[in-house]
Amino acid sequence: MIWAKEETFSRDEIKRIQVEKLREVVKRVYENVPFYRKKLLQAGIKPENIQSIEDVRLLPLTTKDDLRDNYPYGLFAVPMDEIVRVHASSGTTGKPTVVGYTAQDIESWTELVARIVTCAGVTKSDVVQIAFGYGMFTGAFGLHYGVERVGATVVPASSGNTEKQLLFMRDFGTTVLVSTPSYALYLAEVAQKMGIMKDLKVRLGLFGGEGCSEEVRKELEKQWGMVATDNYGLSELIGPGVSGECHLKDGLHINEDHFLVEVLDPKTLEPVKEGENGELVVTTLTKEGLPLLRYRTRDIASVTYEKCACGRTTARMSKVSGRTDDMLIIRGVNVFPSQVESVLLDTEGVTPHYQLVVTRRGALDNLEVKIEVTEEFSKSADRKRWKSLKEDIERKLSVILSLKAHVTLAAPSTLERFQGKARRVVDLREAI
Ligand code: DLL
Repeated sequence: MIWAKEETFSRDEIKRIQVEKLREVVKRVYENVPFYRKKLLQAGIKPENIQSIEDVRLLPLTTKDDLRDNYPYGLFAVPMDEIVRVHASSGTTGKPTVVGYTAQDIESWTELVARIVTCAGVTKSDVVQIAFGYGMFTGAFGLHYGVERVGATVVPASSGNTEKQLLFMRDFGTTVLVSTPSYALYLAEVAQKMGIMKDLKVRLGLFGGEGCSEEVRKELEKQWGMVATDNYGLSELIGPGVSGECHLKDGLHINEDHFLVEVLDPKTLEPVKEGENGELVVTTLTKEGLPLLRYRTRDIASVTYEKCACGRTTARMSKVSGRTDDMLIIRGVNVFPSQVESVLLDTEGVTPHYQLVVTRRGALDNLEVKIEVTEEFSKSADRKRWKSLKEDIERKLSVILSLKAHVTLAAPSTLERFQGKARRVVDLREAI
């Protein structure tokens, strides 16, 4: 089922709507946000200069630092009287970024999430357990309202309380799980240990908030016996609801009548060719509380405008392959955690639980990859097999990374588990 007619508009119609809304949002920020007024004046741009989609390139870019510099409410485009909700994204460093919603923003958000959950296959007959943390994070509330709009039953379990969460899942007949992929892996592990996996009826997973590689997807589908779908968003833009996969799992459908997405080379800031990877830069077309022009997401993906076999005509983005600020530079070589993950999950005998530890001795960086072996491997393998597994992974890593990494095989259930977004990289170079 397709939730909204906008998902099947012709490309010409989508473009027409985008230009119209782009002009409106530029006018809105020019009139109401001093930060943008100044930037637009400096660039010599007036709202009436925006005549086509390509004219988006005349507009200034916005970064996370701009939001931090204007902490907490400096970029809001409406008086606080009209803001009905705030959320904040914690980030790992510095001040949080605060985002504000008008009543109309909450309504749009609800509709957009209703679209993406319907796109993934949720219907009103489903029982949907939301295992994102309820609070300042946009994940739980965003999904909550959209799932309710579809008419499904929401179980607002929040994250944590893992055993109780699984008992709810069994007793309430949960059919859809909403969480980060890392928490879903952990939930599966605990369900196996509790011996209740066979009693669970979860048929569909809606995963987001962090990357979910094809390897992790396969693992989740195997462990849960479910269809695992990916959905994407960020608090600065709205939260979840920016894009999501349909059952064909061939790219995430972007809600283009609300978000204008560009894919730029992060260095030159020039657009890349259709289908090529670059940084997603997004303009919010309808937000009232916190409209953003050309927000640099730091997320790397590609976009295609080909119609999907599901019938939707909206552009699709690839899975996010990493973040520009995720990239580690180790001995001058660019390393993305997702590259390491693809090797690990392609190897028999190891689990998806891993950690990258980077240290520096003298002038030399050292990458250690800690990875947990499976129970089965740990019980059956002799010392020779441990050694050959370690060497096998080191060999594969050196091919994919062009760099020597040291692999440490850890016993089952010894590495940290995550109830929200995973933290896989520990970079100790600064600290040493
Ligand atoms: O994570 C919003 C969200 C919640 C989306 C739940 C989907 C489901 P933030 O906390 O602001 O918002 O983090 C945004 O998380 O820039 C990406 O780097 C990453 N991210 C979110 N979804 C995905 C995904 C929410 N499906 C940041 N794949 C973004 C890869 C994702 N990365």
